[in-house]
Amino acid sequence: MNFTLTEKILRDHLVEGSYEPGKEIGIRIDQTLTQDATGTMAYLQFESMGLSKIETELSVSYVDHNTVQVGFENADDHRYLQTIAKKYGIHFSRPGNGICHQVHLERFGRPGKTLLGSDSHTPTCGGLGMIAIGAGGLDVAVAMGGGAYYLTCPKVIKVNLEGKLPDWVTAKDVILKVLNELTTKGNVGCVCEYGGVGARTLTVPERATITNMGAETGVTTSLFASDEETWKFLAAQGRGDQWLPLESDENAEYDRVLDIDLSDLEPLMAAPHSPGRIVPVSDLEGMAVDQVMIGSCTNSSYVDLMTVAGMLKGRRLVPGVSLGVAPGSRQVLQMIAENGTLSDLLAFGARILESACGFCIGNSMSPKTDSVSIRTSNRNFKGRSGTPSANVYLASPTVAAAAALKGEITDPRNLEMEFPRVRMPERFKIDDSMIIPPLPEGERAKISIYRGPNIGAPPANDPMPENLRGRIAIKVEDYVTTDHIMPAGSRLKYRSNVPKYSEFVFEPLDPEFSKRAAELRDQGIHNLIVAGVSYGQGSSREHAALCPMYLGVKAVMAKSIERIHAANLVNFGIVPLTFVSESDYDSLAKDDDVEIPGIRAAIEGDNEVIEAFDKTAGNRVLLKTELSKRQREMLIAGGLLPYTVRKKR
Ligand code: MIC
Ligand code: SF4
Repeated sequence: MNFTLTEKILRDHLVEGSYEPGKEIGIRIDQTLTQDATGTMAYLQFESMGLSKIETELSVSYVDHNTVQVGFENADDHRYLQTIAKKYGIHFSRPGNGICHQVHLERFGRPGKTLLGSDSHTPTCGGLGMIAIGAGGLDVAVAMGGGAYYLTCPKVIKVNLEGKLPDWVTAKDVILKVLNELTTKGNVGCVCEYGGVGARTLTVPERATITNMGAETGVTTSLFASDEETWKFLAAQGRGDQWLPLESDENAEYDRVLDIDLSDLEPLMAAPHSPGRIVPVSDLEGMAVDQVMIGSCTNSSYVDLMTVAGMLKGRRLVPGVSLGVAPGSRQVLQMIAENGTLSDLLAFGARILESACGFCIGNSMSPKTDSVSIRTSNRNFKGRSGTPSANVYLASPTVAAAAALKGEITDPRNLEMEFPRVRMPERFKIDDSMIIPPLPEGERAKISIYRGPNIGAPPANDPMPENLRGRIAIKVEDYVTTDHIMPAGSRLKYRSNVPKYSEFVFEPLDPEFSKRAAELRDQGIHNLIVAGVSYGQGSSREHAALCPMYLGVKAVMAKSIERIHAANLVNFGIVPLTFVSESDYDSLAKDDDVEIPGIRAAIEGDNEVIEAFDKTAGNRVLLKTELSKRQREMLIAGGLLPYTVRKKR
């Protein structure tokens, strides 16, 4: 047979359905990861399933998002997560140990395995030749309990890399180039498989930068083969015995092939306010810069920071610029501390941040009003930095360091300096003392779970009504991200408190939404959302479905809905609907009363199209329900939890 690598790993894990692109399949999940911001809800849901332990080969609970701890809420959550991990056999990576994706790549990811993570950048570990997928916390909870994970059997895009990266041009420029080609929409249901002679020249951390930010194209995941480079990385992490060779068959067929010659690439940037707005750095040269932030799960590896330090050593930060550096993991931080590089960064004028998400999620280091901030992270949605008027440009560590040196956007190839060539170390520093391993099974019963006042049980949804009578509570434009629906940043600390967090639904777009929606809900009227293209881009946060559900939202009518968000909507009993004719978007207005008579029967009955009536405008609108049988049953039950409970009975 001639299988792609994707097909090989998926076939090996198939537990339901047959391998036919476009059809729903169920796969076995070997490993899971959660982070604190999505984790508390995932574990509350896991607890409500009544199981005594996890059923995966390995599950890791990371604390990396909410580490600022302003107030008691975050610390409460951290302790809850730690006791849950002890009780159920989960590894616990303590705050300070690093960003989940970076640490998982270093210490746990394994070629050929499947990983499901409650974070959209879980594909980072695709850099190790595994199928690593981001999903909502509830899906991860089900997988921890041994349940299958359901996804659309993907189409596979081959990204064929030729040549070799020139000096100053980095893995970040490869993924920015891919984003330029694939854009941030239209890739739902696809996987990007990287191959070709150029792929072999990239180290695992470079590959991980590419698969990480592949999330921004909307693909299910991205991956590289497991080859000699993979072995080198695992061996350097003291895990050489976990290596195995894995690649696609020579004559494997792909749905699409994208050819990129690494030698032809130049430094690129993503301009405000989308990771898909790609511009050559040379076009922006000379633009004054206020802030430079180096870090995040995309670009905070040892080589990334050593390269930056190589450029900055012995020089001084220009007065108008603020520079922050957040090493991706404690391993990276310890290594640069021990070899003196940390000192070089400090001497230059860098502000060293904790090994955590921090600035990337907008909970610290927000830039000044109307500023230009150059960041090595993966998302520059408007307002995500915490400053709505800021202009965030995404770039590689070399471009970021050049901006810190010059105080303006600078093509690093024009710096009069030698490229600081840094090699991946032959041995990384291995110190897992901040990862608490699971307790032996016999000792778990005595563990009691800590629950602070910030932790509340997840609210339940009602089953699907016979007829839906609702009001359009909000109408939004194209490309509304989960950061718009459910802002993070300073609101993040309420993640474990759904009633409180729900006060901020759609805050950046319509601060009155939550109040209005709650009033309608209390009058027994369902809320409806009308949206444009790619609704729900970005994060995997299920709160973007859970909190609207709490506010009485029952359906989303959109031009298109992104993969993880659509799955989260179904998991919480909200019907994802798309317009048969996109022009119907224009006919619907905020505050219109809309009815979908017989919605329950239509969902039960396998209808692919249902009719909605805009009573206010007097229009009929046709909507597509692209749902599997399992999803239909979930919607009828009111979501994945009531569905799972019902199935068990
Ligand atoms: C993000 O980068 O947007 C986040 C914060 O990591 C999210 C998860 C979350 O909202 O907790 C993600 O990417 O899934
Ligand atoms: Fe954390 Fe940013 Fe990565 Fe999300 S994208 S996991 S917030 S570092």
